Amino acid sequence: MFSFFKKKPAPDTTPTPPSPPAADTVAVPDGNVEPAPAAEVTPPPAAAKPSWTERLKSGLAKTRDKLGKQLAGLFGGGKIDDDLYEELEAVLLTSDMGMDATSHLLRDVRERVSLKGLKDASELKGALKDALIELIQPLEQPLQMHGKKPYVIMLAGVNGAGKTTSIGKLAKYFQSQGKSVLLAAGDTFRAAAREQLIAWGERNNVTVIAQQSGDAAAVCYDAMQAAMARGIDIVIADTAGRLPTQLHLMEEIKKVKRVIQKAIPDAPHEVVLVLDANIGQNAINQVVAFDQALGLTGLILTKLDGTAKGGVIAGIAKQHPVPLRFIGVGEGIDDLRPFSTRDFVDALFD
Ligand SMILES: Nc1nc2c(ncn2[C@@H]2O[C@H](COP(=O)(O)OP(=O)(O)OP(=O)(O)O)[C@@H](O)[C@H]2O)c(=O)[nH]1
Ligand SMILES: [Mg+2]
Repeated sequence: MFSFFKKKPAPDTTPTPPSPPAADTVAVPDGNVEPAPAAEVTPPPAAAKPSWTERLKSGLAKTRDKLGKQLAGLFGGGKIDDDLYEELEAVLLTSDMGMDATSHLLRDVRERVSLKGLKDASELKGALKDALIELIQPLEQPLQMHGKKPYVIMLAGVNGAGKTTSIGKLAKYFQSQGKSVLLAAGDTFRAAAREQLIAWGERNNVTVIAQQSGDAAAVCYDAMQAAMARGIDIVIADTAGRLPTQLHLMEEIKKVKRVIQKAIPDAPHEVVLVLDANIGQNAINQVVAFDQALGLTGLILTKLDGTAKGGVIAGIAKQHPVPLRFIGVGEGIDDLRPFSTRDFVDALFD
C-alpha cells in the first residue's frame, strides 16, 4: 500500500484498526493534502528456518573458506616463528583487511603470544580470534531509538549497494519488534526505484510515501509530515545511488538531509551508508567520503554472502570506524540482522 501525493490518496487497507489520527489531514508543502489514517501493522509471522546463525555461517562461507582454509594450514602445528607470522600476514591481507588492520592484528597476536608464553602454532588461532574480536568490537553498536518518534533513518550509498533491498528487510525487522514503519521513496531518479520500494512496502504492508515527479527532498519532507501525523515509530528514507565523486549528487543528498531536519529538527537520527562487501578495501574510501559529506552515524554491510572479502570489517574498524548497525547475508527478507562481533568471528573461524 502506498500513497502518491500527486494523485488522489490511496485508500488505507491495513489489517489492524486505525488509531485516531493526530490530524485529519496533512498539508504538504506543495499544497497537496493527504488524509492521514494510522498505518498500524500486524507483526509478521515468526522467522523462517534455517536460523540466523546458520544463514550467517553459510553467508560467510566464502570468506571463511578462503581465510579459514589458509589459517587451518598455518595453525596445523609446528613452532611459532617469524616465518609463521609472515604467512599469517599474507593470509590476512588476502581477506581484504588492509595493511593497517593486518599490521595491528599481527602486533596484537605477537603480544598475546609472548604474554601467554604460547609456543605451538595450534595455539595461535585463539590469539588471532581474540585480537580480531577486540579490534571490531567497537563497531557493534545496535541502533538505540532513545524514545524518538518518529525515529528517522536516511540511507545513502553508491548504485546497487543494496539500499532499497535493505530498507525492505529493515521494515520487516522493525515490524517484528512491534514498531510501525513508513518508507520514503527518496530515489526520484528512476521510476523503477520507486516501484521497487513500493513493492517492498506492499510485501511488508507498510505505507510508502512517493511522488511521480518532484525531488527527493520534497518526498522526504512529505514523509516526515505523514509520519508525524500518523504517529509512526520509524521512517526509513531511500535515496538514489551516487558516487562520492559526483559532487552535484552529493550536494543533492546533503539537501535531503537538511530538508528532513527542517521537518523534524533533530532528524535524521540515523544516517546510514550502505556498502556492498564485494568492493573490499574500496569500502573504506566510501566510508570516509560519505562521512565527510553527511556525517554518518552507521553502516550496513550487504552481500557478505557473495564475497570472500568479509575481512573489510576489520579494515573499517581500524581506519575509519563507524558503527556497523546491520549486515546482510542474502537476498531474502530475513537476511539482514544487527551486527554481532561474536557471531561474526565465530562464523568466520568455526
Ligand atoms: N546476495 C545478496 N544480494 C543482495 C544483498 N543485498 C542486496 N542484494 C542485491 O543487490 C542488488 C541491488 O540491490 P538494491 O537494493 O536495488 O540496491 P540499491 O543500493 O538500492 O541500488 P540503486 O537504487 O541502483 O542505487 C539486488 O539484486 C539485491 O537483491 C545481500 O545481502 N546479499
Ligand atoms: Mg535503490
